[in-house]
Amino acid sequence: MIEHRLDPDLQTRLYTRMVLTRTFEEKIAELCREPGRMPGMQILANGQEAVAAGMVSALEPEDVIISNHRSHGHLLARGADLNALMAEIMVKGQGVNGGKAGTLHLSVPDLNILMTSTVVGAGPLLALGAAFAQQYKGSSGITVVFFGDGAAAEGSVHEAMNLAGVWKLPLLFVCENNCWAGAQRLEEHCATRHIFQRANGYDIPGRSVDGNDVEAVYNLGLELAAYCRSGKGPAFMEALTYRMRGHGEQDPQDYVDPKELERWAAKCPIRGYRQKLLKEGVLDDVQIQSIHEDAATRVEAAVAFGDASPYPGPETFLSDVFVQPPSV
Ligand SMILES: Cc1ncc(C[n+]2csc(CCOP(=O)(O)OP(=O)(O)O)c2C)c(N)n1
Ligand SMILES: [Mg+2]
Repeated sequence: MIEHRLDPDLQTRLYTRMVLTRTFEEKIAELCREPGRMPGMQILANGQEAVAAGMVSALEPEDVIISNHRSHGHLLARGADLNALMAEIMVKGQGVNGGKAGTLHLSVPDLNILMTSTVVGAGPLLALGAAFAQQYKGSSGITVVFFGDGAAAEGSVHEAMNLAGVWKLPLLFVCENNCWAGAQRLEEHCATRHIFQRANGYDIPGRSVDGNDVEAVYNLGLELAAYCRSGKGPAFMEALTYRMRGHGEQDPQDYVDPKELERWAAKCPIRGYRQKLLKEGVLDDVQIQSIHEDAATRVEAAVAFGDASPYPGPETFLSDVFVQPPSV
């Protein structure tokens, strides 16, 4: 892997993005413990913040993102408005999608986050279409699709890899291998310990990275994005990480060995990076504290914004539902 020495501003940004995501999601987890407070199923990516922050920070504004049910970190790293995101998660009218998407179907078209698909394994096929459009229009953008280790076993993902390989599309597959698919361990649903090697079967370069090391993800993300952008075709990243909470907030995670959780907690991507930045003198304790306080303040403000926002009214039922076909 090409090792770039990251400049301190970028390092600070990576740390800040991870802290914001963790703070945002811990607040959602807290609200879920209040009966009736949060709608639907809340699916969080605690422990996986480095994949989102590292990969998304390596992208250009014209690049398209397709995410999945564990999407908050991807959106926050892209700079999604915190207030509108929280309001959407609360299905409120001032949410990023007017309260019609909720946490599981978020999209932020202005930021080229086309959609999050909760149909496991559907994202790569949608991304195939987005990358085809980019290639067809001669755009310099690429498409990045995030999906899980469970999704990687779906036929749709393999079809997407095959066609992307045939058409040499600018499509970066990012598999977040968090060791679990629902309540199934990796060994129960996946025949290989090296998902990235499957890409080679489609003539796609496949690489793996420590998904808890934000700089390693960033560096590999830059390298693979450049490969896709150069017209050589798709690429595949497997980021090895761990899902620190249950599948969703309703899941007590009682099937997980607490010792395994402890081992992964010791590899927390945020704590590890904080130690590195302190050691390198990039940030000091006061600056770290201020990053955490700022995140907490912004998240509290987002909750207040979401709470104050009304639910979408019946007059909005038919808006944003149909698209006018282009006139010919
Ligand atoms: C086609 C389909 N099958 C099953 C489900 C139910 N489901 C939702 S998430 C999930 C597990 C996905 O695991 P993985 O792809 O590893 O992603 P992770 O949840 O670990 O981020 C399942 C089975 C679904 N949403 N869609
Ligand atoms: Mg998984």
